[in-house]
Amino acid sequence: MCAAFRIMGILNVTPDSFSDGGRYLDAQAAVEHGLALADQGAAIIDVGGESTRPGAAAVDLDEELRRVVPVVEGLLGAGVAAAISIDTSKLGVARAALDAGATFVNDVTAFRAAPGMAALVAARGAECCLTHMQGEPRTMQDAPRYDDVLDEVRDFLAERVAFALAAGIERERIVVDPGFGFGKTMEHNLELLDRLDELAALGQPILIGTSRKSFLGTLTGRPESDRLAATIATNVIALLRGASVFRVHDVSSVRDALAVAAATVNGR
Ligand code: PMM
Repeated sequence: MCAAFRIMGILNVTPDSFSDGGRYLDAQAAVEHGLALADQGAAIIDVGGESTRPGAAAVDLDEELRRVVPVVEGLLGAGVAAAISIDTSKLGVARAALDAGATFVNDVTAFRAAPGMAALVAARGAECCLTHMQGEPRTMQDAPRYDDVLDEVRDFLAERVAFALAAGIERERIVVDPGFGFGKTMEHNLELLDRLDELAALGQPILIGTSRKSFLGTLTGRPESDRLAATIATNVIALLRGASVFRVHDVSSVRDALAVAAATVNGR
């Protein structure tokens, strides 16, 4: 196995996101944080203006645009050394971010929410991430259940990859994500992580987003602000199981851990 990886640094510009809630509402502070993530080794900065945490309130189009567009413009205006991803399920937000220079669309609904999203990504030649989610953010953690979580996630992602290809998105621009915490119990998350190598059958790069998520709090008893060690454990395991894109808050520490893990397996 040859492990190469990209880190996607999380830049949530929302008052209610998992861990940096409210702190980066001010666009300039958000830009500075994004530049710091790029300096620490993020190849992609994922800018999000609507929280997808369980139970989070919906944000309207104008508010989401107001949050994210100045940040995308500010990062690119400052010459950020990373690609910009827009974390949105709204067509208008994705279009505005691409207009401002973003090159990656991270729509956690995997193009199921906004008609035209896949065609937009195809027309712009952007990269995209397709994420598995059971249910919708408001209710997805109520009672998730699967017969075989891995089989269902893989079949769903295969169908969404086919949809994206049919819309004209090039295969090499499609990343897939099993969606940790998106309609999953702790046991589902752990099984997905342990069996992540079974997603290799899809033939696409695999992204994982476990950073600071609540199942790590359940396992360790730690608050969101203190889940770095747990986050690193999941990212290293995922790299060993074939993941290549890692969506994290703590870029510097995760980069070091992944560099050691990748060098170890690449040395064989
Ligand atoms: N998780 C969150 C938001 N966006 N995008 C992808 N592709 N995968 C994820 O797991 C994911 C995501 C929620 O976490 P946050 O509030 O800490 O950003």
